[in-house]
Amino acid sequence: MKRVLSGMQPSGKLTLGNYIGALKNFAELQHTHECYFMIVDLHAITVPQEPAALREQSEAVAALYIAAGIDPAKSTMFLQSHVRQHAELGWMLTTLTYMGELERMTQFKDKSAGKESVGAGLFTYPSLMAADILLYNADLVPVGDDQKQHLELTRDLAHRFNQRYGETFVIPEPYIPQVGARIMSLDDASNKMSKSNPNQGSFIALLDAPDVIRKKISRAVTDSGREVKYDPHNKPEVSNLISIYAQCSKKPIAEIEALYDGQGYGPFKKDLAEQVVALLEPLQERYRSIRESGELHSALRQGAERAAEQAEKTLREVKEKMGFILF
Ligand code: AQP
Repeated sequence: MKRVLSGMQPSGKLTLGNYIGALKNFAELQHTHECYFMIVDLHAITVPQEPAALREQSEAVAALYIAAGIDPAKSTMFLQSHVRQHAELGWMLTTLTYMGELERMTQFKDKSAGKESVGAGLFTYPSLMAADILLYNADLVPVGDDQKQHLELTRDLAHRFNQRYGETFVIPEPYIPQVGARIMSLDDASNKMSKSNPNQGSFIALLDAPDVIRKKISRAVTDSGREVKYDPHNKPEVSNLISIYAQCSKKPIAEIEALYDGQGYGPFKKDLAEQVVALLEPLQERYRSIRESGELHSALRQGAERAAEQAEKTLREVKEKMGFILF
């Protein structure tokens, strides 16, 4: 059985972009793959986090994982900081990473743009992400399109290590959904929808109340036309909304275009909001019952123990090959 690994940062409230680009596939993959799902809290601190918020967000992501269908008895679900091998292998891979490779990362450019001081962790975090994946010898990594570049680096680092020290790591393949691979921001379709965007109106959080969702969609930026047409080049805002509609309703894009032919944006946006609400309401209900059950911590503890067992095996092999003294 092939092994799948993916993770999300508890750097804010998970968004519809996170769901469509990644989370939605997690539950399905469990039936056909051996799955590892992380909450990457060590990545979240590459930008400043308020401690109480980080704790709350980490629990919220874990509960949303389960609400989205991840079964912690079936999949290994854990917090990255609970498995210390991540930080250790992360450091080793940082020493194998070239500055030029990190400088090319568009996510670093986006996140550091306009900032006076930027933490070094934000720059080196792709090497830690490589460690997350390679520790478990994952074959497949379900990610949104925005993470493709980081996965490419992971593959390069795995090759580099294997060449230098002998065959060790599996070279992972990306698993990127065709439609909805990148959901864009509601206020600016040139940026992806992001949970850490300070403008709450730019994203739909998975836990937004139905009325908040309706309001955010009604205020979503469109264009001065009135044609509901999928044309990402000339109509990026409307195309993004159609993409969300298609993902929520499972309707083909052509059918959505035909449905709103000649009607303008009003009815389209109204129905889109209801599609999103219908998708998220059951998820939110499950989320609430998981939080209330008080079983989250024991699930995370068990997940961390299972993950650490596998991670330690890989780390020992790496240390031995690199020339560290093992006891
Ligand atoms: N807008 C998006 N469209 C499609 N997929 C997306 N993903 C993120 N945003 C979109 C996918 O969600 C997974 C988890 O991402 P992450 O938490 O590791 O961080 P990120 O990619 O940096 O996502 P955010 O929401 O933009 O977080 P912040 O604002 O903290 O940086 C990944 O698989 C990603 O591809």
